[in-house]
Amino acid sequence: MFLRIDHVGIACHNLEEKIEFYESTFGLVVVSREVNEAQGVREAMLHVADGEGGTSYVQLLEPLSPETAVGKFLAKRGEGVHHIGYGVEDVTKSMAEIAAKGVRLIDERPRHGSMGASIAFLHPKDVGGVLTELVEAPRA
Ligand code: V0V
Ligand code: CO
Repeated sequence: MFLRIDHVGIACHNLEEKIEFYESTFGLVVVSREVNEAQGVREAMLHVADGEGGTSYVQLLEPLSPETAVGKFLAKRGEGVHHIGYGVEDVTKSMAEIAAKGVRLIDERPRHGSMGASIAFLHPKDVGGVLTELVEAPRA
């Protein structure tokens, strides 16, 4: 079902500081910056590598307010890995297959994600404590 690790989402307090760290330490390059009001984040995608299954990124996430998903996470756990995003061919189809196995979907329908992707989250409590995101990249 999974084509690649599309991105690892990392929660941080200060997006600009973390971008600077990833650029200067690892030489990563920012390929997209967006504010996603519905998800409550200001985020940046940094290119890691291109593979057969598509491109992998690091997603740096700063909350728009303390009441958002990432804001609550930072207050409870501090900065660190927030979620894993897996690339899939067809997000709606994957959601149905995964739900049929008893894993709770946070989203009933796909939502708008970074760089024009369609995304959906699976509940971390049903995935061994890992917030998991399905990512269908836009067709080239
Ligand atoms: C919360 N929990 C987590 C977690 N966030 N566990 C693992 N990883 C995380 N990131 C645990 C938390 O410790 C609690 O466990 C329990 O879930 C309930 O958490 P809560 O603090 O009470 O918060 P809730 O229930 O209000 O919300 C948790 C969920 C929420 C996961 C439902 O964060 C959510 O809907 N997330 C999906 C949307 C999202 O994260 N968007 C931001 C990224 P205990 O203490 O009860 O054991 S946007 C993005 O990635 C985009 C746009 C993109 O890629 O394109
Ligand atoms: Co994400």
